[in-house]
Amino acid sequence: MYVFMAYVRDQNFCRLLPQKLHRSSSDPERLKVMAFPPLGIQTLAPVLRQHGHRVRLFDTCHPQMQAEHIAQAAEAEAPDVIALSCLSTTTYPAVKNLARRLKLAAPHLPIILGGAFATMNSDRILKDCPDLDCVGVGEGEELLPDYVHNLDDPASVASLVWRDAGEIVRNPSRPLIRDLNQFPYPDRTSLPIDYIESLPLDVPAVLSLDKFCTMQTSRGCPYSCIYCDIPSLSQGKWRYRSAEHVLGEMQQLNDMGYRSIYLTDDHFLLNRKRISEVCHGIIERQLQFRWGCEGRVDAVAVDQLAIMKQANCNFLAFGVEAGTQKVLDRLRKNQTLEQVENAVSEAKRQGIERVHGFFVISSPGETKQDVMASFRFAARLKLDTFGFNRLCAYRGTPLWQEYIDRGIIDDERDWDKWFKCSDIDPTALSSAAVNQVRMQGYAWLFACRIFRRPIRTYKLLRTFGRYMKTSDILKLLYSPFRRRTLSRKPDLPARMIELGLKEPALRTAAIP
Ligand code: B12
Ligand code: SF4
Repeated sequence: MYVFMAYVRDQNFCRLLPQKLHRSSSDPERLKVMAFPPLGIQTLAPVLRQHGHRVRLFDTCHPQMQAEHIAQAAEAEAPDVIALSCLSTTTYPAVKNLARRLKLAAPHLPIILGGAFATMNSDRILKDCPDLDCVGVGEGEELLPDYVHNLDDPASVASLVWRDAGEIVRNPSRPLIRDLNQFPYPDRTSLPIDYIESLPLDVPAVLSLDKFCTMQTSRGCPYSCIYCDIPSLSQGKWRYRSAEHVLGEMQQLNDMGYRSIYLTDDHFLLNRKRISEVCHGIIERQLQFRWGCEGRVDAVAVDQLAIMKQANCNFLAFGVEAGTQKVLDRLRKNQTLEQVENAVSEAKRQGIERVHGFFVISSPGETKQDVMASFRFAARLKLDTFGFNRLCAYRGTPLWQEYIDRGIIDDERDWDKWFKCSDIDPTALSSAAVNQVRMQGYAWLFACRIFRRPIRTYKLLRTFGRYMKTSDILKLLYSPFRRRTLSRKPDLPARMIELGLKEPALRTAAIP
């Protein structure tokens, strides 16, 4: 069979590399894009090929891989099936648009959608979007080849949600894949795109021009933070590839010239023994790349930071979230401020070059004082970089369920939306209050950074300065103080729209 696979992007998270940064020595045919590679389709393509299928990949970050180009290619090349992949709710409108174009171009071509958002919303998506024929729920490595092999018999494909004479049918589920070592390594060569290591911001914050890619060495997370759908996607389980299998892929990437790798694992720092084996392997094999990962601050693996540093780990991102225990507990983060301080200090003490803290603001029940406490906490920590984003609610998270129970979200009508808590929750700070307190907080934090740690701040700016114009660095520093314009703002819940409300009404609503 001939399969088209298209990764549908959120255009807020990709940007063409500014022309002046293109290296003259590299292949001019390859496009350079500041973005993460589409690891889902890169992972599934070689699996399909192993089953004897021919695959062509598309990534909508490429200006020549937009809906109209993919539709033209579908007409010209007549694939047997098209598999669409997307990560988040924010991309659903683009998915629908692409499916529409494809159906117009090739009405009989079956279209299947997969990925995290599709997994959480399969039945509703099929009800809502007649141009999609089916949704693959969960991991695609077994499901997709099974579906492609049984295009005429969708009823036999476990974990497929499809339409049978207009009726939506949910086939029995297939279990999570046990052995993640059995699959070929992702295909990082078919797409004519070089992905550039960058910050996903609206200024060209390029981190390096080294050959860059992402990699996934484990899946899932056993915790239950209220704003996160990973536990429900992964059934609360953490599964991992063996150190040997991971090192095999790393060796391949090293030999292909990759010099920067980001691990997209939900929680890399979970198993001390495996980290140690991977790091020793990197050192013994003398692999040349730098790498980074994300993890929890209470990870048992904090004592592995020394070996991680030796193995060229230069970036570590912690989910700090808040600077008060009250908010951490409300988010069911299951971590203490002491654990945060300990993990960040330890990472810096061991010499990890860039330690990042993810913070959220406008959590339910959070006051202005709490937000300022988070900024003060961030200033005290030895973090190199930090991000303070507003907490959002996505379907499939405990927070979403809480908003249903509190009568704020109507699951039937709101399922394809995402919300900033500040826009919908009367117990969270309003948008105006968030903007104001965040600016104050950033001003304070920046001042502390410059006066208390001038050398580190200077070094960090110098890192950015390697690839950014001074004016862009200034823009980057100024960006927290101005409003970011997303190409698509979050909607409001149906009930608020009905009532003509632009802000949550009752400041007294009960918190469970
Ligand atoms: C890395 C990452 C990013 C990167 C971008 C990655 C990229 N390529 O563009 C960055 C940091 C930029 C990012 C941004 C955002 N992200 Co993000 N991201 C992730 C993360 C941590 C890992 C993704 C990954 O690499 N997975 C590895 C690959 C192999 O897995 P996969 O793509 O899911 O593919 C597997 C299956 O889904 C399936 N599959 C995939 N495609 C298909 C197709 C078919 C047909 C089939 C059958 C199966 C199938 O098979 C694959 C192999 O098993 C996930 C968490 C997660 N575990 O999914 C969050 C996650 C996807 N992100 C999320 C969110 C919310 C966002 C943002 C909206 C955040 C924000 N507010 O700014 C943006 C929007 C990004 C976008 N849509 O482009 C949420 C989505 C929740 C939701 N319901 O919407 C997740 C689940 C995190 C979370 N904790 O909730 N993200
Ligand atoms: S936020 Fe991180 S620790 Fe919390 S449930 Fe999600 S993946 Fe796990």
